[in-house]
Amino acid sequence: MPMKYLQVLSILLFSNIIHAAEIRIFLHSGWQFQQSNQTSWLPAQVPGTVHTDLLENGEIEDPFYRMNEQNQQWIEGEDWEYKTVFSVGSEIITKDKIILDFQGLDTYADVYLNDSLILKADNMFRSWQIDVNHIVKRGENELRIFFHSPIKKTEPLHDDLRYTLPVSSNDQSEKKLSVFSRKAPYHFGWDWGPRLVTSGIWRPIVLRAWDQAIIEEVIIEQKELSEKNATIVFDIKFNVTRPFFGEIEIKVDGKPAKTGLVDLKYGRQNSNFTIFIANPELWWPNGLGAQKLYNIEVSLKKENELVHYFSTRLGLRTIELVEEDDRHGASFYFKVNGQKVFMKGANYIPQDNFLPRVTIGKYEHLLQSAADANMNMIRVWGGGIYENDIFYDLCDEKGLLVWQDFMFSCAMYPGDSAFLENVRLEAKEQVKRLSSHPRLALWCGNNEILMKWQNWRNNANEEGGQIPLWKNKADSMKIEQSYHNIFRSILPDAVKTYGLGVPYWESSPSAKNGQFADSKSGDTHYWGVWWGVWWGQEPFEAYRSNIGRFMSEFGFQSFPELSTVKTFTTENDWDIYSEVMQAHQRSSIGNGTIARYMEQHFLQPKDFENHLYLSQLLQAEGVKIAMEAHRIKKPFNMGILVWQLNDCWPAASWSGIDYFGKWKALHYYIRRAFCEVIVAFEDDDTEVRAIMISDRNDEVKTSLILEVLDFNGKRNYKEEKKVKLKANAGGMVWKASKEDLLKREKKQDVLLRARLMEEDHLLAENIFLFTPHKELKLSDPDIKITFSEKGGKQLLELKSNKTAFGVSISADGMDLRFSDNFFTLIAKEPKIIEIISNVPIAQIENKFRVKSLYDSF
Ligand code: BMA
Repeated sequence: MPMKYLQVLSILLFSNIIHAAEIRIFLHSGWQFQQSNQTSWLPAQVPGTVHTDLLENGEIEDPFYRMNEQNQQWIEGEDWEYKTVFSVGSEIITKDKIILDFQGLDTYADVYLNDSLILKADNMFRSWQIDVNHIVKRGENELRIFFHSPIKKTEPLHDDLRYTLPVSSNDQSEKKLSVFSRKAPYHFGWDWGPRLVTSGIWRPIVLRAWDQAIIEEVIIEQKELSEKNATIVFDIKFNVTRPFFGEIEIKVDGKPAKTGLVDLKYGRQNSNFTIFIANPELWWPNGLGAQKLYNIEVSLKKENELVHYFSTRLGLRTIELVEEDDRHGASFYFKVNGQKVFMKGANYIPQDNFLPRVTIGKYEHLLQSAADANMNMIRVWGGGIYENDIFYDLCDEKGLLVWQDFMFSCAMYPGDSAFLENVRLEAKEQVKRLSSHPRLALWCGNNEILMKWQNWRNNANEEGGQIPLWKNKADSMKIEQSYHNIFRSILPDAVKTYGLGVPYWESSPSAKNGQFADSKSGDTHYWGVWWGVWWGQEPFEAYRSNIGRFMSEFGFQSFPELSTVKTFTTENDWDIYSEVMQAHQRSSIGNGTIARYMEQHFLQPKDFENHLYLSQLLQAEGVKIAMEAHRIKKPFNMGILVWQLNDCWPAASWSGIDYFGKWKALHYYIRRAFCEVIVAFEDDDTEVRAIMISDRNDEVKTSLILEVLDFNGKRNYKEEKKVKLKANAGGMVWKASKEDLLKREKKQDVLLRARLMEEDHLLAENIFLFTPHKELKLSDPDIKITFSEKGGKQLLELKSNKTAFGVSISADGMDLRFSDNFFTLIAKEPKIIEIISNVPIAQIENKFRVKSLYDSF
């Protein structure tokens, strides 16, 4: 990446901008690195990682290519050194304060400035600000960072512990060391990602120098919010080197909102200022209204001269997690601005194993894709990282609420005082950083630890076998005590003190009051489809009967499309059971499970490419059943978070969007299933029912049209009725017996279509099949595509002779998106699709490819 771009990236990573008389220099140039105790220094990128630096220098091959990951495991066991020289001129050396601000070091980093040890860092999730006035010198200064191997550093901690901490097999090593360091858990492997335990300077290092005073921190608390008024309190922390009398000025959207005097003494101190915003405009989640963000500027002045400056954005909204006892147990839903909101979203994992590679463009694309799919919530899952500010800023802009896990997942953690103190400081910093923005809906202590502890404390291993992990009950109690300390004391305390009213939830999933999950209250992970329950893997239909109050995880895997698979394979690897394809499948039951479910729904794919394609249709059809069933269950159920939104490398996984940002079939299906108003089908042996669900705040008036169509497009049955649905409601709007619908037709020759028309506009549509896809009597649909341009839009018209299922359009070698894809094309009914891309049409016109289920076997 060119240097210039990197600098812009790093500046933008951190959104709250503080400057003025303060000098800020990003120390990102001139870096070199080496394996410790060797003398061959090589150029390095900062921010960066050891792996990407080795790759850039040709020392290793692409870790994601074929099985390269396997012979790169040595890297985690080595120590690595980084160094650079930066020069300091008199404009800096004369300042009262000179600070080195390390915004992210991964993980065990000894930092030397001019050979003096200035920092021993041990937590990737904390930042460190070090005073260096006494060490920095005029002219050249050397900054050197020694990264200890996280393996070597934690092995003694593991070995010294008298008992074994239960850790899931996601940590892909025999000795499970991941829990001993505060480092992204997924670096050690996960069931969708490689094991690449990297080290490095993963966020910017900034040299900061200033005189007199700075605004070190601004906590903005919304004290009151009504139609007429918002009362906002600014808690401003100053860091002062020369006492002075000055003035604070606060502006909202460029207009002065407050001025006040400050009498600043030496050292750190806080002052509070209250402002009022009349007739405030609210911030709403995606789909419910606009995302008003006020521009806030805070200036510290002395005799009218600017001393320091801070700016951020403020969104006004109230949020509440409602847990009311009811006849089932207790509710679990969010109220935003007093309104009950059904949450629709997905679980987010980090976008790369090498985090500094994630560009702003990637953040923008992924979160826009989430918003485009009608999502209003993203769960930042607990095995990854607390994301960069740009991630949360984009969530603010796009109306995406954030369910924020703390970074603890699928394991029990140590409980010694050094570890707990490290966690306490991490929680304080992250809760302060992330809470005062509209997107933050919930802090959640951990992912699946409480649930797993239920098994583990009975001395069972992950698979339920009786492998004793502890010699005695006392050890087990110690483990439980450290769980208690972290998730029932340290983390909730941090949220209570610094979380500005954002609710805390102990573990996902769990029931009310920190009880083991039970689907009657709290949130639910349902994995009977895919992972199975003790009697085996359940069919997709089981999604209909396994619904809790808030479905925070469920999902099914698929492969990425061939163009993505090509990036890590040679043609010889094109078999799902080849060693390379297996290496890019980290679920212990992966490719076999996809194949098994596929057999139930589709005919045997004719080749590798069609296996990939069918896996995507399979995943999408399965998850569709779940999403619709969950929405039908509203208001018993009030949320859906699909596992998982995205990928960290090109591989088979549960994602709807692959590593390169390409939408799989699932993401198109999610977009349809998450529309404001949908019509869905339910059936039993004799009857089919249409159910309408609306998340709208006002009544919906529609015409519902039901048709039975054969695959030549001939209509055998039609019914049309007016349907009214109250605000935020759902219910059955039509039913018929299968016998009446089919009459003389065979069930494998027809489909049932429901369309909801709001005046002339198609509001929602759905298709019901009377048999599994594999039994449909299909013939060659002969799909024709015509391209046209209208009103600045690039359009494709698709038309076929016979009805086609799973119609997928792509353009060879091009990364395009379409307004719709993976749909049913009814014979002789033209369908218009918009191409969403900046690629000039001349480059793609002859490259469109269209395929459907018929072509796959
Ligand atoms: C859930 C997650 C992850 C995992 C996924 C798929 O339980 O929390 O730990 O990747 O299942 O197995």
